[in-house]
Amino acid sequence: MLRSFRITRSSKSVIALALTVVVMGAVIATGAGVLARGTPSSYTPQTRSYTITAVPVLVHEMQGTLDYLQKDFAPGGVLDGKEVYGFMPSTLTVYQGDTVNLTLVNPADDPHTLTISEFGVNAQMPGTSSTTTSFVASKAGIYTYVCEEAEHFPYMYGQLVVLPDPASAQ
Ligand SMILES: [Cu+2]
Repeated sequence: MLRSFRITRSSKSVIALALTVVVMGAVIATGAGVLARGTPSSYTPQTRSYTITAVPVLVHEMQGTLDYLQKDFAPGGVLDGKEVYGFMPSTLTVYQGDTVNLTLVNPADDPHTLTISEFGVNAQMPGTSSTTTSFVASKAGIYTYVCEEAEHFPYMYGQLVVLPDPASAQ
């Protein structure tokens, strides 16, 4: 006849105590390992430099080569009172904390701005000029940089992607 092994109340307590000791030992060992390695090293912010050029996409001067633009720019046309310019490049990607140095080139006569309101940037780009501006990308997120000239809004814009400090993801 097979007799089942019975676990008594006192043997349950012994097993529970043994398990507790093993688990606590593992926790202590893990903690010691973390202390030995130290806290995760943080990201060292970089200085990143870019040149952004204002480029004409659909502007008055092109009406001679693209005949449909005459209708578009005419009163009531789809580009009435507007001109389409772009920033080149139109996307910048940096890490949080980076210093961003921008050289802003405007080869044409029309003035522009490069404005990133979240970082207090409102750089003027006079006609036929090369200017510089700098800021610290202090917070992560996706931001828009725009030209605030009414004639160029909403066409002239770009995107600044600020990635979070990689150390904060560990
Ligand atoms: Cu503009």
